Amino acid sequence: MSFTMRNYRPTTFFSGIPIIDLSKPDSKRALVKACEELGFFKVVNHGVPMEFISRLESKALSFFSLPLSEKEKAGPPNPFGYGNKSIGPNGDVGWLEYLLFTINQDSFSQRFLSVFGHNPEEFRSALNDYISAVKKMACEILEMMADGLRIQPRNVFSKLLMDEQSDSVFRLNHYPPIAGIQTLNSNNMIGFGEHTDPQIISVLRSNNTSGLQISLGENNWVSVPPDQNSFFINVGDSLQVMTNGRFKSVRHRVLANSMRSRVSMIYFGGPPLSEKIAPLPPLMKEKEESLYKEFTWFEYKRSAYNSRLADNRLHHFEKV
Ligand code: GA4
Repeated sequence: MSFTMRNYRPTTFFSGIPIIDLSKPDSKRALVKACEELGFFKVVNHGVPMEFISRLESKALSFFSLPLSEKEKAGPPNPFGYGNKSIGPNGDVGWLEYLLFTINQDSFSQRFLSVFGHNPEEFRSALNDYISAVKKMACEILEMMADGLRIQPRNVFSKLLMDEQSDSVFRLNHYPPIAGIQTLNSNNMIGFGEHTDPQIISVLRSNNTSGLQISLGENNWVSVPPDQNSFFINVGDSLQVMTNGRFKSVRHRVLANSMRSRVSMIYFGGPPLSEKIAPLPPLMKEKEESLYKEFTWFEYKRSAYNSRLADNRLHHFEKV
């Protein structure tokens, strides 16, 4: 490497990220172990066509390279639309710009369509192809989890994503490079602040730029080596509750300490709004009690949108 900048420290990558091969039925045990220990893993042989990934990435890049005034026509993200630096409704900020979509309702409103140039249908179809393939993979993973946990039916988790009313979200993030900005001195400017994801499962794909970190516990952050050909999966708060704490909803963040821009796309698989989120009875041992109060996804989401990004959102729902 030929970086001459004085304060630049190359990233040390964590080598302990579990790798799950989706083409091997045997992977289900490793998958459960990864969810219990880290709440995070990488999947290979995932079956999502590379062409879908690169097509959407290039559409996203062409959107993000539009003049700000054009992009703003798709905003503000309240909660769906274009956002720039501001995250959520409660004052959080990060070094990024993004597009947020709902999946099942039509978030391709006129506002969106107008910013995708002369051919919005091309963007819509790139988005649909990608999301359908990633959702299918997410469901396969959730079914392997149920198998690995030895619970039935094997679609206990995946049926929530497959439900017509599933409240799933999709986000395209662009973290511009920060080279040249004085804050490089600190070497840890926040791209997207630490948080856990509220949903069941999140499926992330990014280009080859580093930045993602996961927490191994109290202030112990490790950097995830980027891999543009694989997906990274994380357990969300709802899955932690459904497994009564057996699976861990991983805290993660993105640092914008890169010389290159980072583009990521994330599918957040969530349940229908009316769904009760509670530990699954077949997972409970004799006399085991739920660690959480009863709540619906609607209630959890409402409370999430009243929280700050870094808050421990499950705390509020824990039994004392
Ligand atoms: C974190 C995970 C997803 O990106 C997201 C985020 C959402 C937003 O950006 O609007 C939230 C955040 C996320 C959790 C707490 C609330 C809501 C910003 C925020 C401060 C789309 C989601 O579902 O929850």
